[in-house]
Amino acid sequence: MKKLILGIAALAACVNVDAASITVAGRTFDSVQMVDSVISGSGVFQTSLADDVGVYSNEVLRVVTDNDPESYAFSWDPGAFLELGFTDNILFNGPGADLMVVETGVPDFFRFSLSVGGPSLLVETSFIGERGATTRLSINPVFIDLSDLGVGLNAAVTSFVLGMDYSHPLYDTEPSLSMAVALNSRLVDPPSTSVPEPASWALLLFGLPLLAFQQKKVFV
Ligand SMILES: [Ca+2]
Ligand SMILES: [Ca+2]
Ligand SMILES: [Ca+2]
Repeated sequence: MKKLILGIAALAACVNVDAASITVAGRTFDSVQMVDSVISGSGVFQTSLADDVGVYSNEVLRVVTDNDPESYAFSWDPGAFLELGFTDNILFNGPGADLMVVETGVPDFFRFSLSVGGPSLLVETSFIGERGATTRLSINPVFIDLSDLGVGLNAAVTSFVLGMDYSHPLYDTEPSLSMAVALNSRLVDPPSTSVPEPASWALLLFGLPLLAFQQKKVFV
């Protein structure tokens, strides 16, 4: 019975999954469209939560997957990069720009690629305004079209790599990643474990009255 109740709760959670909407850089999107995981990387990172943390630290994960453009991570290390993944949604090559990467501080450059060591594009972010009453952090988005890396129309991408070691030629600064959002995004199918099996449905429909009857019988 406890298992069945948990099953029902999981189903309800799937229906209401992450419905928060966020507006950044003039784009309104659902939080499910955000990047979800740090798959791999290199470098020691400085973040808005803690300094000198590793690729797999909670701080790096949090600042790149939260819904907050004011939390960020950067690295001074040559070769620094982050490979980021989507788990509850899929990025695909639709019309126009497919991915928005947001950066803060001096507008900088990322090396964007689809795999570690794969062909890359140097993409430059642009300052569009400030955010935060006290922090007044700059918001510098860059909009990336997967077609520019040869991805076919409607083809899906579940991860990508941001090289974060390109120093700005004028300011000698490195990019500070604050968020990455799939603009062309599809939901992935919910895990099958969250849906009660037919046998469970049968129990739900026919077993509950029986259980109620049995319980009543015990206490009468
Ligand atoms: Ca997501
Ligand atoms: Ca952030
Ligand atoms: Ca596109």
